[in-house]
Amino acid sequence: MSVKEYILDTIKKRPMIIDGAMGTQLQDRADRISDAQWEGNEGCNELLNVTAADILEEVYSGYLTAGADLITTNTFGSFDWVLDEYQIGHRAYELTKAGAQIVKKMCDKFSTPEHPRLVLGSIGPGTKLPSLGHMHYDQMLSGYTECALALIDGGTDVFLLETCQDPLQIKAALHACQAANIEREAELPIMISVTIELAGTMLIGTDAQTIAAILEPFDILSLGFNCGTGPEQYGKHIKALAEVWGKPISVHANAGLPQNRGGYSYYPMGPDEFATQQENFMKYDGVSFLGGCCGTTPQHIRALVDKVSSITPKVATGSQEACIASLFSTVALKQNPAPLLIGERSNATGSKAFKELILAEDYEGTLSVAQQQVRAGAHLIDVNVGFAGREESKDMLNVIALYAQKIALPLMPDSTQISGLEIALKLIGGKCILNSVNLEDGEERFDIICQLAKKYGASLVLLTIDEVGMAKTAKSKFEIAERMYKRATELHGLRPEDLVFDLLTFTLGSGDEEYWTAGIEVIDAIRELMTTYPRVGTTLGLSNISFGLDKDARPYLNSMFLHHCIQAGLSTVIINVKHIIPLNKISDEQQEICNNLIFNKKPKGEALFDFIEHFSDVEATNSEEEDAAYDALNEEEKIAKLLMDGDKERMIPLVEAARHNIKPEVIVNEILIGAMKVVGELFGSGQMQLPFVLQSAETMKKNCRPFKPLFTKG
Ligand code: THG
Repeated sequence: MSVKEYILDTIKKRPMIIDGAMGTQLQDRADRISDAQWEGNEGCNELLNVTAADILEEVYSGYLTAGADLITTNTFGSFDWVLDEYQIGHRAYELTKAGAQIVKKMCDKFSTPEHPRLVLGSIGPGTKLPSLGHMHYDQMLSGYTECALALIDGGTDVFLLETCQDPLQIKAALHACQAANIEREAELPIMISVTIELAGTMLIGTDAQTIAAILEPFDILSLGFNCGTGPEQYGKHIKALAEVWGKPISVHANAGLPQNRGGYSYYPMGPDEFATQQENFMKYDGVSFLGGCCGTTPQHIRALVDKVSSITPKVATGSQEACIASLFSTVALKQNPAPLLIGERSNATGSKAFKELILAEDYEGTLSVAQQQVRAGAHLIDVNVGFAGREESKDMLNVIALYAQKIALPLMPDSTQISGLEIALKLIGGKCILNSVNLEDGEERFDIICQLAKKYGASLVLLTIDEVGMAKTAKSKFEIAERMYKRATELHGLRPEDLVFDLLTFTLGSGDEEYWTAGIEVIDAIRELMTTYPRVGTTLGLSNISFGLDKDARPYLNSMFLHHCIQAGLSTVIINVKHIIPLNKISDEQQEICNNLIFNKKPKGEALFDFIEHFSDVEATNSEEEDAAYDALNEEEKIAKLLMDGDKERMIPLVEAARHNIKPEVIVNEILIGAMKVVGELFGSGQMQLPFVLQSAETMKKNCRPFKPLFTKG
């Protein structure tokens, strides 16, 4: 039976117990550690693995006697970049291996056939946060790999990435453990434990649900929490995690919330209360590993063993819909109502303004392009820094590093170069989606990008292009998508939920006969793909459909086309969020003209000429017609209309004036709330997109403010 099988088998019957603190145990024995043993580096606990093994053995002996199953190695900071703070980075391998060997020896001593004890190889976060640019992923990976190899060589059974502060640090450590497993032909399971601070998130800002979304694609034994606060604070985070995480959960908390006493941390919770608090966590699905962190002693672990050993852990049942995530939040890939809006503006090929910022290396300036899209209601930001005549690595590095830190939305790195995608993946702590892969250059390149998505736990956009070329008919779009689907899921183990197909949209604006049915082909292909493979997603670059047409006319065709694609099952769309028009603002006649073009309803491609003619001065006609229609409304109708349009500027003075004729309660409770209801219905039926809803809500908020004094007494 493998270690993993033994563990999974054991936690079906009882929770497994992780030992308690090492640091505070060493502090209690500080007077017995000589200057010679510290070698002039007092505080570098890893040195004790070679200079004071007897003291460590004594601590381990206490935990083993108390009944712990998993004994943690004294290797929390045992990698070059932390040890270098003591100028001994070159001793990382030696100190780590020795640390594992001590635990191995003690576990062997206490193991019986009925109760094996396991070596838990501790890998801490180090002292740097890669998401803040303190250190690059590559350097972390290299230090962690040396550590992971030494842990295996010293006899470790299970890796424990503990006290994690930053998801990007977790990915580097995880990849290091995987690389070490491969190099040693070993299969050590990996446990991950993050620290949630008093504020309710990891140090970098990631909450329990988001870390679960980021780590969901990885093959790990468990996810859980340690350190930071005391067990009292962890209940709500464990509850949140248990709802979304479908694998075992671990908790090894401190002995209470640390207090500062004369510059030292003091942990106030005694063994009984500690054990009672931890026992309480067993009511949550999946909680299967319990233990202690800072301030806990063999007495705490003994009390814990006594309290929980006869309890059967509940099976993990958590799940969450497929999502992508930034460091700070998750976004469901399937929005309800659809679609997920992907902001297109941070694109050096598609935006002159963005390109100029890149050329000037004004990276801070590129941040505002993304922020505008966040405000406009995008769910996800496409980032493409590449354009002809400029090498993109440096730009990708700088832009993604900034976006990953400062933009609260997930990212979609967009590059034609594998190296560009990889640069982005090494900077993004969240769960991103790669744009994109195709079969134009054959399967080898396709495979490399799928492997990247798999390795980093990213979702993937797949374009229907094969060795022959771009798919133009619904049939070939579907066939290429199906071929890619099979290869990505069967060969690379990607989940259908993480695949988003772009069925390629060509313009209806060229008049070229070959493209008269370009709209129909996409719509039909979306419908067939989403019916056959309902778990996948679909996307398209919306503005492609109207390329070459008048800029004021394009939003009408785009919006109408988007509507039909959503009806057919489209789940995401790459757009300028500001440029879509809700259907209730497109007249029946305009809708018909657009539909004739999209569905090729007129002979000889005449629908295009109708479209061009009708929309030739659309802005002017529209505003005249709109003005006349608006003027014909009564005061109440005007207020409702402006709210639905999200028109703050015109609405505030109107409401101010109306207050004298209409009771404020009526304005709010009947007119405004009534109009918001209509907005809600339009949103629910897919006729109004989220940004417009937000705009209306914002207008509602602004207009309720002047009433405040009327409602509050005094
Ligand atoms: N599918 C996938 N990815 C894509 C596309 C796609 N990425 C790039 C592109 N298509 C989507 N992004 C844009 C970005 C900008 C514009 C269109 C699509 C755009 N730009 C203005 C124009 O060309 O008129 C430029 C205006 C300006 O300079 O500001 O419309 O299809 N998977």
